Amino acid sequence: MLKKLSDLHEIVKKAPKKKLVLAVAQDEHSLEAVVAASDMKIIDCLLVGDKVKIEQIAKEKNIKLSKATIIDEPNLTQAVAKSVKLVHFGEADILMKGNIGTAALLKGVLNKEWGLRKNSLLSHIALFEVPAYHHKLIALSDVAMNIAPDLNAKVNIINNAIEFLNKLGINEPKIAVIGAVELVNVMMPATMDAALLSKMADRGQIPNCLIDGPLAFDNAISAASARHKGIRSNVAGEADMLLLPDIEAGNVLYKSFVFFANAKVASLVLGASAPIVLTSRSDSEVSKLDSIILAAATQ
Ligand code: COD
Repeated sequence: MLKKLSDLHEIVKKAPKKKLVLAVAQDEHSLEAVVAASDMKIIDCLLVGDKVKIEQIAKEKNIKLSKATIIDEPNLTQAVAKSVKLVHFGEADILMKGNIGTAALLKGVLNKEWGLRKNSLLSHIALFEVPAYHHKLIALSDVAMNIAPDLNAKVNIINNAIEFLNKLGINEPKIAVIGAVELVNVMMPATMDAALLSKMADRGQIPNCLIDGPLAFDNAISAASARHKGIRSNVAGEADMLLLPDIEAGNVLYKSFVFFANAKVASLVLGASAPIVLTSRSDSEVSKLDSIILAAATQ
């Protein structure tokens, strides 16, 4: 069982080297991360973006780009399109977001002609090492792509997550569907979806996982909290993933983990024809490097 993000290093060592394309590459932390991953022989990198700015950042921050290939494209939309097409046409294995907004990159990814659609829904997953959740890694989905998923979208988000967690050796992931309370309340639609998802998993309609919900955050991550409330659950306190009701709840929890709980995180978009490294622009170089390693380990 993976306990730390650094455990991914062992998995990635056995994987063949990948080619990564960094879209809109004029970004200090992203350049540092791809160069570090290249030095670790995990990837070769293509940098698509404003060549003058890329070289200026590299010079100022002493980042060695000698092994990277730069494709000069100062226009942001064109840089996204060129990067996505490189993956679409098989010239790169992993796409990574550089100095561009999430929505702008995802619009390219979803392009019907040359995008990276594979599964019926693409979704974002963030894998955390939280010191306070000491016994294993924990994932959150969806905190960055699907804004207000309906029941069907939640099923697709869960199926993408199961496929991903299986690749990390978690065969029957325990998924807690988060609500504000642990009882079904018709005034809180997230609790209704949670109850439906739990029953769908019980009946094999969502196979290869254990789902329980609604669970409030404390019950999901603490067996003692769940016991205190009289909740009998095989997921409470053991969750491998928390399914969040919407992007706001997800994003707030993501940032709380990082800023208040000293968590490390690696993030990807799942369900596309290739892994997409989609970290926040404020994420550290370490987080970006761990995300590249995660992409290479699960590709
Ligand atoms: N998976 C597969 N197809 C999708 C998805 C998805 N997750 N989302 C939309 N589509 C398809 C639709 O079926 C349709 O065919 C086409 O894409 C366009 O659909 P729209 O008009 O709903 O989508 P867009 O292009 O307006 O928006 C898609 C985004 C992913 C850009 C949008 O959902 C978005 O902005 N998400 C939040 C991104 C963000 O700002 N994150 C920041 C938080 S850190």
